[in-house]
Amino acid sequence: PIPTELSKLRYASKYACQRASPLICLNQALAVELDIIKRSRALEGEERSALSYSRAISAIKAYPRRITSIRQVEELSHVGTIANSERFKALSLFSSIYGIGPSTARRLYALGLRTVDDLEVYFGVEPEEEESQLVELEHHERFGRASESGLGETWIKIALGLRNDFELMIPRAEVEEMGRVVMDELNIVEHGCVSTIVGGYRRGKPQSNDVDIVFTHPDPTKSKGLCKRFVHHLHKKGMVTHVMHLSGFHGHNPLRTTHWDSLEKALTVFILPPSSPFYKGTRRRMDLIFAQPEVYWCAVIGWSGSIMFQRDIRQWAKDKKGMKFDSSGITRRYDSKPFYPKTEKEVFDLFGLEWVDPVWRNA
Ligand code: TTP
Ligand code: MN
Ligand code: MN
Ligand code: MN
Repeated sequence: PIPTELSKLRYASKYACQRASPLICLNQALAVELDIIKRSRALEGEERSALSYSRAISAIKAYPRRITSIRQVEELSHVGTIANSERFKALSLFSSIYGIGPSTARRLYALGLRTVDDLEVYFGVEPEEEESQLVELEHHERFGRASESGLGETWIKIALGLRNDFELMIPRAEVEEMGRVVMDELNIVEHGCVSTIVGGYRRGKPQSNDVDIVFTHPDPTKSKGLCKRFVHHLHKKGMVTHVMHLSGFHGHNPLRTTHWDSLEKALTVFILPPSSPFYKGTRRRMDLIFAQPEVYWCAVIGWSGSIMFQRDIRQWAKDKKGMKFDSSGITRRYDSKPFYPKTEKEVFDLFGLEWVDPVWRNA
């Protein structure tokens, strides 16, 4: 049931950020069916169409009554046909490898590749080496040209090699343990840091594909360059084996459903230390995001997602408030005046939005 404080939120609002969207909705089966079409459109590079489906799914997620004729919807749509096609299955499989996006998936399919074995041969995945050296990659997205194709061949090769670990979902308790361990280490490197575990975990997902954590330090001078220093520290402690540094770019294509901000971040491969009660030696994906203290809550909101929810906060801020919002901050459009909300609630207040708890942001 939708909590009473949210019942006044209009489920029919055009903006996802005004709607209450649970993780599992009343019409989940329908949402799941439509998601197949959405994924198919995205995999085919039909971004506009995929986005329309995303919007429809998102609207259904907030719809507070059960739609009774799902049968009919199933009959009408050719969802089954899509889901069973060789192309859809192969493109889905390819893009499930971290670092492979739709356009790379299509390119690989066009080359005649169909299975993960094919990918292994194509990318030349080698048996695992001794991981003593930190595998460090820099990614600089060309301005204005969103790298829809993903993160590059080296990363794909790494992700292929680690896919047996990466496909294991991370239970909440382990997410929390990873958060604790990382926070203890960060406070060795720079005392007084604060953090929030964001991503799907914060929206209540029982298990996650990766762990996303936003950090800051109340002293702005202390958080500068901290991301790299910290990753090197974690590597020395044997907890991080690979890292992709991303920083300082904006590659926002309005047609894309994803949006990278200009915060300093490290996409890492992480292993809990053997001393942890949760230690299984499983490699986990972990995203570390460093924000300056003034924009910490913007980063927390942006990285809490869902992608559709934060997309519509951006849209709302632009349409209704003449402001620009993303994970790296809020500015007034006409004079670029920045705003520095001191809490997450203040961000909602600033935009004149009702508070929506993170577990109701699964738009
Ligand atoms: P993800 O870690 O990709 O997704 P998730 O945490 O929602 O779910 P899971 O990890 O279990 O698959 O992204 C975390 C949040 O970061 C996402 O909800 C919104 C934000 N985000 C962006 O703002 N832009 C992006 O390009 C991506 C990938 C994520
Ligand atoms: Mn590059
Ligand atoms: Mn995540
Ligand atoms: Mn992530």
